[in-house]
Amino acid sequence: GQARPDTFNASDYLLEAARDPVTAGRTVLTGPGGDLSYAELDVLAGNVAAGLEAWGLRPEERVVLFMADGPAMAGAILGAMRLGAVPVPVSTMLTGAELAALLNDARARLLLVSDRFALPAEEALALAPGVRRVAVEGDAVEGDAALRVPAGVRLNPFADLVEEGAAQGAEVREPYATADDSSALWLYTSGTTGKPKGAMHRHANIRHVVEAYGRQVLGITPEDRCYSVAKLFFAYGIGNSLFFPLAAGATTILDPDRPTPASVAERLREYRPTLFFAVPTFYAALLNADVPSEAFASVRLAVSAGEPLPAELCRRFTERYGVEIIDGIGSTECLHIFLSNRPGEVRHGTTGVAVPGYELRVVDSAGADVPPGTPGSLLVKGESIATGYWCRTETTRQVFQGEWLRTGDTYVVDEDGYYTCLGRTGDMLKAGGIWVSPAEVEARLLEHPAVAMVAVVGLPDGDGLDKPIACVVLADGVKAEPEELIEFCRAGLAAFKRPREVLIMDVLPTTASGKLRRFAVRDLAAA
Ligand code: 3SK
Repeated sequence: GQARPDTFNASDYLLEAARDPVTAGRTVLTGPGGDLSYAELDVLAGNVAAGLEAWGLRPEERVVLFMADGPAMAGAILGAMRLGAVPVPVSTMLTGAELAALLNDARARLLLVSDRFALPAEEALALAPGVRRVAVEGDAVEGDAALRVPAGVRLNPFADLVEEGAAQGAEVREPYATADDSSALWLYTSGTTGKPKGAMHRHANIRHVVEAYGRQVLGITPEDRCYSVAKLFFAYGIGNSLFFPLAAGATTILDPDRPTPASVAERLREYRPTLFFAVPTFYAALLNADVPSEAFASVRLAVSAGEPLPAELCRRFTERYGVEIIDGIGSTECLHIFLSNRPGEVRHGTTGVAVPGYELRVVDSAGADVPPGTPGSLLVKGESIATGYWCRTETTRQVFQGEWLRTGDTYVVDEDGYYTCLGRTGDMLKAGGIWVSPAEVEARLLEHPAVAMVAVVGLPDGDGLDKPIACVVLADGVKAEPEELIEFCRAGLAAFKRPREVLIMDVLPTTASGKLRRFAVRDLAAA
């Protein structure tokens, strides 16, 4: 292949269309937050880079983004990268305490936040003394609705940051001379061990997912319009809504709102995407909500990831909307999808075959390869694998084994190279495509005075999609209704982690040494 240049900055690579007079005027972003051309996004990213620099952010340092999808969020991601700093987009579903834990873990001094998330941001700032400056996109800067920051923390509108950057002059827009191996992006994941960990991605990883999945599986072209139900703070979303469309000179539809079947149907009608990305739970919700069949008229291909797409759900969707869904699997550690079905060659119920640019192995508990037809743990190798988890050496060594990444999934491969998921190798579960740590939900429930013992397991709902279910033994003489316990979880955890059902039980099955027998709990809950 061609020799790579010594310096490489992913923000420059993604905004190449802005440098070509033929494409610079093309619309890159559209949606309720407004439209931007490639040239305008390039200027915004440059101004954000210069503004962040003026605010004291240096290359390699982290800036946490707690923002709604839209031009400001896209400008913030690209601007931080351009400066050689590291954007850390985090889930906007986090509680204040959860956000504070990530701000502290990332040693972040700057926080960019959208006004709609002012409340949890305010709670977080009280618990994150390292944060010195905050930029708010929108209105929460002055008046009654203003975000209150601790003494000594400076608060400005996001627009000030951009203006301050613009005032620095054109030369600071030059991308910082990062290289392939420089840190470009951190994404937090609960992954296989529960406690959120920052997966550190290089600038080269972004190029790899574009060249592998974006070009060779999606076959994305400048005519495409991407719309992803998964937001930019997810690895899945940032690829779908930013990396793939920008690198192709295409258009991305950024939606600041929390997606519902009705809101998504409305966006489909208004913005007419050609590529649609969602998770199985959302495909099920669309079908259950009776979204009209013409809603998907503009879509050439739909993508599913996050958890296995049940064959029946895939068939029903294609029958109803006339659009093929290609199911794949990726991971935050791998940045995007490494195993996927291909357009026109979908095998329902499987996750397809390896994406070009990745190698896969299925191994037994001793690490030896197993033959086709035998289940084992799935390992993946490829250029987009994170360099590790920030400040988590032990977990890094367990998960990143040389060039191979342990996905934590149990798979079986057939003679044709098609892979089928059999479940999680560990106990972690996914709900709506997002990792949920049973230990975290259990810890929350145990804070309730009525809960004596608890086990959280994943069970398929009516659509065959796993959801967290809590099996609870109540303390002697204390009563609590399942709804009350679910509400208790909602109040202390991000909503997606709450159990969808609480089953009150007399006892939980344990081993002779008192350890919970999770498989037995799952069987009881399913009965
Ligand atoms: O969960 C997945 O399948 C996934 C896909 C793409 C990027 C990131 C993730 C976690």
